[in-house]
Amino acid sequence: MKNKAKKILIPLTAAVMSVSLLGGCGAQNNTANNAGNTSKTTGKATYAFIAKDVQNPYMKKVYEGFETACNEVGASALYKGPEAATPEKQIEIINQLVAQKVTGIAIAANDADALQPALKEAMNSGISVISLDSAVNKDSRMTHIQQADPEKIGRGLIQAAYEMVGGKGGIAILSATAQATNQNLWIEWMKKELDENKTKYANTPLIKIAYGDDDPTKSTSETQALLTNPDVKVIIAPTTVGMLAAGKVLQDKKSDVKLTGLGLPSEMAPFIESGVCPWMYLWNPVDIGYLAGYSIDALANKKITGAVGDKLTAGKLGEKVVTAANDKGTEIMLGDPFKFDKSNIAEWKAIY
Ligand code: RAM
Repeated sequence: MKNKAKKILIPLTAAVMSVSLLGGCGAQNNTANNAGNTSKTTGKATYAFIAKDVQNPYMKKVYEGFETACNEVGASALYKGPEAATPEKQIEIINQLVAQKVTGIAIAANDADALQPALKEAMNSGISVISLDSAVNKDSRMTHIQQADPEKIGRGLIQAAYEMVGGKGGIAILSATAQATNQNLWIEWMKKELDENKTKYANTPLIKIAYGDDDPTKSTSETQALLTNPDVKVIIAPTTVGMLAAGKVLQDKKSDVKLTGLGLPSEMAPFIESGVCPWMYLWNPVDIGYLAGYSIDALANKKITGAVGDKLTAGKLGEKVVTAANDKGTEIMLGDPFKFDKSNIAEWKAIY
């Protein structure tokens, strides 16, 4: 993961140029193929993004890209989500969007299974449904937008933690909610990495998994609780909210405990610069939303069905292919995660 990471920082200008050439072509098709769920007055499609929660700055970045894609294809975009990352509120929002007859729903799910009845109802009423960031089960979606290979993320984070403590010192994980599909999948791969290389990791045991619920206050108190165990030498936070909270606690306490995980460069730059977090990973959250916007439009216009092998042109991101996902559903992959460290954080903190 590390080696590839830096290579992928794509020149932004090239990406922006291709956007204007490809944008707009979805707009006419919307009215033709999805007339049932388009505005009677404007003929415009409406695509809604449901965040895990609307407090999370990462989710706002995802929506930025989603909205850009919607503008490019001539659709209206809606930003929805609960105040806290729970499935119950997401169900209410889905039901409202079904009543409102939106054209498509893209959801970052707070539970893989709990949303199934509501999302099935949406699909039965002709609404295109995808998950992104955090998946719903395969029967609740037409496809999933996957940020990066979960195996690379999970294994890469354990390898990073190991390096940061020189092969000696306990690992703790500060996750998001206990039901978050994306974090749970990454944690599964972290455990696999440890289990499959027992000799290498003999002195870097996984001591505890804590859940900060993507809530800054809870993430802070969970970090403080982790630090009461002197065996914890490195914290992995596979969540941007957890990363920021943990970074602040470690910095305030002038702790020697190291931090790595998945953080927003704009939020984590001070902690990378100070050495609290020697390096971390992430993908471009704006691109995730952008890819979701183009994917939902392609589904709504019946250019794709979400089956393996389907291809779509996702604006500036170019051609994307639907592939088989590990849960036996399908997914569209954005790419490899990027590595952020002292050498590149100054450049990236301004971007997302
Ligand atoms: C948090 C959320 C999100 C995750 C990122 C890395 O913002 O939990 O789902 O993808 O972190």
